[in-house]
Amino acid sequence: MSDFRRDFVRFALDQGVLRFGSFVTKSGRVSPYFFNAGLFNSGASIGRLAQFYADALVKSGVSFDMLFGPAYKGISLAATTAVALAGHAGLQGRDVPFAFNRKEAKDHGEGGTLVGAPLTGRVVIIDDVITAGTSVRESVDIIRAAGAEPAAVLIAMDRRERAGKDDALAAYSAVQEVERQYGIPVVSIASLEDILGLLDDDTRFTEHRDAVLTYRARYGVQP
Ligand code: OMP
Repeated sequence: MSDFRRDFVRFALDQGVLRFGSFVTKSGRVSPYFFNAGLFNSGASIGRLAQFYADALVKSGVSFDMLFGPAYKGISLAATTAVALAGHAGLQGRDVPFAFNRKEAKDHGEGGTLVGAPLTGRVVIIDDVITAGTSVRESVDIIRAAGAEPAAVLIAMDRRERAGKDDALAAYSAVQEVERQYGIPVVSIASLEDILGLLDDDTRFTEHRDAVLTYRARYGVQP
């Protein structure tokens, strides 16, 4: 595992964003861990998060022109990651534009649903986690309607688990579905494998490690 992924999982744990225990996910599964990106909620923590996003994007080698953050959560992610990219050594001072949408169209002032830089060229969609892929679909539609091209989706954590109901599990995860459906890569800062890497290294987590392994055996996708 590359170091920044390991550092990110450790950072998420320290911030209380990554927790172990028993959690019910949106799809009703009882998960032994939960990643709540909304808890990156201070200047220092979202600033550090943005550096991880910037690093993951640059290291992915994806070529891109700008960022798009779907409302609401993607707004602060796009803005802060654009700041982090501006200071990233790998981009040699490139100033990356960003945009986001409003949930409700504004009918006065500048009008419209898009805010920020005009959508153009290869656009990276930035989000926290992909659960069902709904927000990605909306973002892809917005980007294409503007005549731009979706280049990748950048997320913080890939849970790498099969989509669908317990009695009809899909072969693929929502992330893999997005890659297949839109033909674009989903770049994540870290994934379930990196969480397991952390659990492997720390004997305090043996019990959680067993629970996560059991969960992965039941719901995990093939890489
Ligand atoms: P959206 O950004 O609206 O798609 O929300 C993401 C959803 O994923 C939220 O409902 C979260 O509760 C959920 N979620 C996480 O944020 N982290 C996890 O580790 C697991 C889930 C989930 O419920 O699957």
